[in-house]
Amino acid sequence: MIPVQGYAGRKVAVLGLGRSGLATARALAAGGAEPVVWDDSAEARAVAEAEGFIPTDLTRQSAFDEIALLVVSPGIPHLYPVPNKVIARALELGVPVDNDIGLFFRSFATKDWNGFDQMPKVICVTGSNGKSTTTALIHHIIKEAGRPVQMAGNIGRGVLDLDPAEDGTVVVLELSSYQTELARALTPDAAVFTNLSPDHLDRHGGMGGYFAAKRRLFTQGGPDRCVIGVDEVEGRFLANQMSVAPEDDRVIRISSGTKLEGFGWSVFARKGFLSEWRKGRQVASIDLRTIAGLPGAHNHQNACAAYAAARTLGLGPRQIEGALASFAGLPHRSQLVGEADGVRFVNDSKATNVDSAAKALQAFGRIRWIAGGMGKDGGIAALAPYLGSVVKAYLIGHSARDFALQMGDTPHEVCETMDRAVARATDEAESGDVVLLAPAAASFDQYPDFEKRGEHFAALVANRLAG
Ligand code: UMA
Ligand code: ADP
Repeated sequence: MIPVQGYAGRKVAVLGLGRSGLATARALAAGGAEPVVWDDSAEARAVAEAEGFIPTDLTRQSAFDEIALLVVSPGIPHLYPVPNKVIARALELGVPVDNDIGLFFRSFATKDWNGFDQMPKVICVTGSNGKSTTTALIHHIIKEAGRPVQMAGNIGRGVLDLDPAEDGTVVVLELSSYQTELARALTPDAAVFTNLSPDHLDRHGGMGGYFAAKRRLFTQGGPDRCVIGVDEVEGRFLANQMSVAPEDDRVIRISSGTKLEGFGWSVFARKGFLSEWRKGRQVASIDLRTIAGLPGAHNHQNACAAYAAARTLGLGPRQIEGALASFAGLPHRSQLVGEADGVRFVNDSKATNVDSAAKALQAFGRIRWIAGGMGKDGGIAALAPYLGSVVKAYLIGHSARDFALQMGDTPHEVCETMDRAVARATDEAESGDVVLLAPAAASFDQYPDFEKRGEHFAALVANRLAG
């Protein structure tokens, strides 16, 4: 745990008692503050109580008396579509609002660091897609290089739950737009922006707000190195803003598909090969085509970003190449969960938005596509160009009927539940087909999270294959 510095003897309110909130409450207490905790769910409050925290109803009129700071969990709206009422109250009263990420950056460095030979470093990864894969890949590369490394953030572990740094520790943090928008301190040594496509627009008041939230990771603290995917205009804009000239090697431009030779520093993948260019010269080339854990052009983008981040730490190209080859991939991202009679079953439950689902639809030939859940703005209209490989769609969840209206001529069936969708797709599949869960929607209508959705899919598949 990272004890929170700067609030000893003061009351700090914590709203939300999930993974980030509970870790925050513990870290505040460890730093000598008095956490005043609340969660709108009685179930979550009971979990905190079992740990010895006594919930205080922050919705009461006098709740903010003597409160120095309100720390908020990322899943709780602080601005759009409307702020949670506790946050709205703090804003009215002028009580500062922060999150665990802001507290982490205030608290990570300690006096112990004076005795270290190698300063600890923090690498943060943001973007619409590929954050978890890139974060896990950077973590894997650094681990293989033998340096102490830890990983946390949006990848499932609250940042204040990390262990204090040892000599030379590298911390890799995955940060969502919810987290970067609110953090009052954001000072990574290197920051990575993978790509941008519409997501979470309700929480950011549209695309401009969403991009602005992510951009804070670069503009707030001024990282020493910026690794920026430039395949969209927003990435090109950000890279432009962060550099003084094309040859400025503080920015490492990344692309999956485009040659980037005229810059101070760039890493790009084309036709399955990663190239690193520095000051007009190619300095490395790596064949990505045979790396089983990183299939498809989208994963080659992740490989470029992770490679560049590792280079900022001074690791050599050959060292990184070996680590890329041994990366196993992450569950719920293009994960093969079963195969029988020539039919493959692929779990890409993490494809919660249209862009990631499009990548999955491009990765396979004859697809029986299980999609739906809590759809995002615009539904699946943008997937029309990729439906050619879909033999039939099996639609589930809240958005099933809306998605059905957007399927055009592609055969489809409204199945409502995962059980029915897996049963129907399995019954109808022929040798050579891929039964693909790539929902293009969030899971919250039917599951607590995308992991549970993917696990349910995998369990149903295992059941069918066993029977
Ligand atoms: N809550 C309230 N009032 C509300 C809404 C929620 O009290 O109005 C309470 C809930 O009852 C619950 C708690 O807040 O007890 C949940 O907080 P949370 O949703 O922020 O969840 P955590 O468990 O703290 O997990 C968060 C991230 N969740 C979200 O951003 C939604 C996790 O990312 C992250 O791994 C974790 O912190 C540790 O840093 C998950 C995620 O879904 C993977 N992220 C989104 C995504 O990837 O698309 C952004
Ligand atoms: P994030 O943490 O940003 O959601 P993940 O690595 O968990 O990213 O991948 C989320 C989804 O996006 C998965 O469906 C995955 O197959 C797909 N994906 C992974 N990397 C990329 C990328 N660079 N561009 C687009 N889609 C990607």
